[in-house]
Amino acid sequence: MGQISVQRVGRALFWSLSLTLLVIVAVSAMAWWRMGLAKETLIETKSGAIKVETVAKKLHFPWGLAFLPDGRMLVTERPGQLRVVEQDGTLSEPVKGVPEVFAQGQGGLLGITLDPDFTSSKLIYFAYAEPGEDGPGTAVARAKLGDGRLDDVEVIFRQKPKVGGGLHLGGRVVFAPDGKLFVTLGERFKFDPAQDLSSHLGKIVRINSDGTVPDDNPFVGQEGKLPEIWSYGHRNVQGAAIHPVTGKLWENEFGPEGGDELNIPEAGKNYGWPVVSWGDHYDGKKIPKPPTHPEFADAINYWNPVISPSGMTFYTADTFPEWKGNLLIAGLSSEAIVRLTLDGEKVTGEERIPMGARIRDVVQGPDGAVYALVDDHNGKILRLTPASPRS
Ligand SMILES: [Ca+2]
Repeated sequence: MGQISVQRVGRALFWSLSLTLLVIVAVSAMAWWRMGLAKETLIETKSGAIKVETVAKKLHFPWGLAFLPDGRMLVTERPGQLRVVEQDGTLSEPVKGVPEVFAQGQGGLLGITLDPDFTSSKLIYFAYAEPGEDGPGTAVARAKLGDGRLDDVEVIFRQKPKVGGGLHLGGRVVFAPDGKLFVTLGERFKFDPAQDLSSHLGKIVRINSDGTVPDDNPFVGQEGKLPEIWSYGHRNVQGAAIHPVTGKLWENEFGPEGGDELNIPEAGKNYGWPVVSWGDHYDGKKIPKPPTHPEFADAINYWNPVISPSGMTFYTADTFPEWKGNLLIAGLSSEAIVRLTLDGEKVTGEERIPMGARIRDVVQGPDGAVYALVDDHNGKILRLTPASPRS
């Protein structure tokens, strides 16, 4: 009797200890697993701590990000792949049907945007460096987004002329509220063509969504001038966004040694490159400053030293109430999201949100969070939210 009792107690003790151990192992395994997946970090900013989560990784030099209506993301990778990213971060296989790209230097598959009427048309628009006999040129294609493939791919714009070298290809595409498409270009590191209206180098162009030229473009019908041109005298324009209140195009562009710019390009105006700049040539040669040529339109903000600005977006959501109406700029060499406060068309303040990585694009998500692309061979999509809800 006594012996049975001792055996029973022993067995019960053994099982309860085993169960406790099992629970402990399971709970810590789950915690480790969670930590590994979420990889949250906190960054202190002027408006409180923000949480940065890695939404997706293993993207190869991601360049442009556009949200689909169902919350999935379309991401271009500069070497030439287009991927659909699920909300849980799963990357699709490369979408089939993307044209061949010139993937050298700054060239490759670049900016992307959805048709304003995407829900019914399924059309997407993307810029890329198109290979050619004389070198690459920035082109824009539109296509229907199918299941894992593009259909009816049509090139609707080609930069003229194509020239050698893989630098200063611009590459952002944005729709204005009137349905016109702005395409930002660069001067291909060739300088003077930015002032030549018979060339697309160093221009911002404005086209209809089928690639035809709007009748009200500033140089339509003028001898020797390309009708797609909206504004000129630009160096390398990689960032563009439409102001949410005025509907005007804003752009940022790389300066040389110093002098990155923020402009509000207006029809037919000359933005000065390479005649004037707030920076100087890389070899130290001075460039006259913009006030020496008041006939040109000048930047509303410039940076010395440079930030290396790429994609940008106006923040309009409520998730970061204190950022509402601000302009967020993706910074490459600055490894930051540059947040500008504005009063109308004046910049009133700047904060650099240190990201510790080259940021290629910054986009507002449908959830009001800020999404950023890390420019790297193991590129990431980051999601920024307040560390604690703002009151
Ligand atoms: Ca300028």
